[in-house]
Amino acid sequence: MSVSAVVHEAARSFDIEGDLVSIERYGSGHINDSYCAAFDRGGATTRFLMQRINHRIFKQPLLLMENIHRVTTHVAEQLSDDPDSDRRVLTLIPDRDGLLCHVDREGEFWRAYKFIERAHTYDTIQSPAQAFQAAKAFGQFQRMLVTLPAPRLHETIPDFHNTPKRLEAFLRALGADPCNRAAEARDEIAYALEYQALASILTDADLPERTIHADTKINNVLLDDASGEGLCVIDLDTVMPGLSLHDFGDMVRTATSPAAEDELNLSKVRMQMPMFEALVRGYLGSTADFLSAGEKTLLVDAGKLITYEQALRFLTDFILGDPYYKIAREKHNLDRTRTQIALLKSINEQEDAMQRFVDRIAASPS
Ligand code: ADP
Ligand code: GN1
Ligand code: MG
Repeated sequence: MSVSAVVHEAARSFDIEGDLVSIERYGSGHINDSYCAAFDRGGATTRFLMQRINHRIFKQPLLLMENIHRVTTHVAEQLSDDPDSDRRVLTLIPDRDGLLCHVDREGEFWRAYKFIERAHTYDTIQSPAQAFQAAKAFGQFQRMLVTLPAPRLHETIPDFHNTPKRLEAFLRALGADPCNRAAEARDEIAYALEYQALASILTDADLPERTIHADTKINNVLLDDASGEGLCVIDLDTVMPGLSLHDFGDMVRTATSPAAEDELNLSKVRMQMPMFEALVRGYLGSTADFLSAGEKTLLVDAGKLITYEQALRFLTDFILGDPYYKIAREKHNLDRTRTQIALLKSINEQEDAMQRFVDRIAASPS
């Protein structure tokens, strides 16, 4: 059976009335496969976002779906007075058996969400206003999850942001060098080794565990087309216990540079102060009342840590022969490593000014 026939069959397995009229690949994520499916019912078209969960990476898809169901239900409850609430939180569509995800004949796991119309994600940041809106939305998301009832969420990928363990995995990969690729990445490896003390800056800081998103890439928040407002936080596979600063750090990593994550011209990769300032204002505007003083003072370190961690992750994947991230060209993961290192260098150069800004805003957020 061809891939598209499997995909069509999966689309028809959800509890959606009407005729499937089109289905196409969607989005630019590195892990899952996303499709936009349109159904016609009496002349009206309704769209759905359907995803095949990568169970090589998310080894327990049913527990992952349980997390997403709990989180989206809780957020929806918090938003019940909002007239636009169904565009501010993902809504799962069950399959025809009432299950949160559908398992196809090949053993693949599928889920479907209502498609949120009149909103888009951006792979690179366009303006400080967007940075502010994205950070505000991710901050509000963390805020709504402060009241998530027990039990603790499942860790869908154990030790996901355990940077010391990421460093160990990198050192193991380097020691094995199974594809003889280390020689091609000599400078990047030297940089990763030189800065290895960075790996423990947050784990050493005694910060509170919280429920976090854990993948706050700029393209994981939908911005409203009309108002530009941060509308809906998406891509909830990694929502799990972690540090608030992991989320802020990934915003710094993905929303301060104008360059794509795989940009080849490294002179374009730089931490832009206006974007960073907008992130801090947006994030603290939604979180200042529940974050500890320790969390607030470490916002710059968070950006450094997550950028370093991501460099390690891409470099490890390159050395191991690209088993994890989807690649579209040879040495793609090495190119991605290089942008992370370039960004880290740019952050290091501006660290003092960034910290002065954080200290000023944390003292009086308005
Ligand atoms: P990936 O794991 O591949 O990054 P995402 O969950 O981020 O998958 O979805 C991929 C893209 O699909 C997003 O960047 C966004 O543009 C779009 N998208 C995801 N969910 C929805 C939704 N419910 N409504 C509209 N667009 C969506
Ligand atoms: C992956 O799925 P996507 O593209 O949003 C990865 C993130 C990385 C990111 C780097 C589950 O995110 O952790 O930061 O790529 N997701 C997972 O672009 O590993
Ligand atoms: Mg995504």
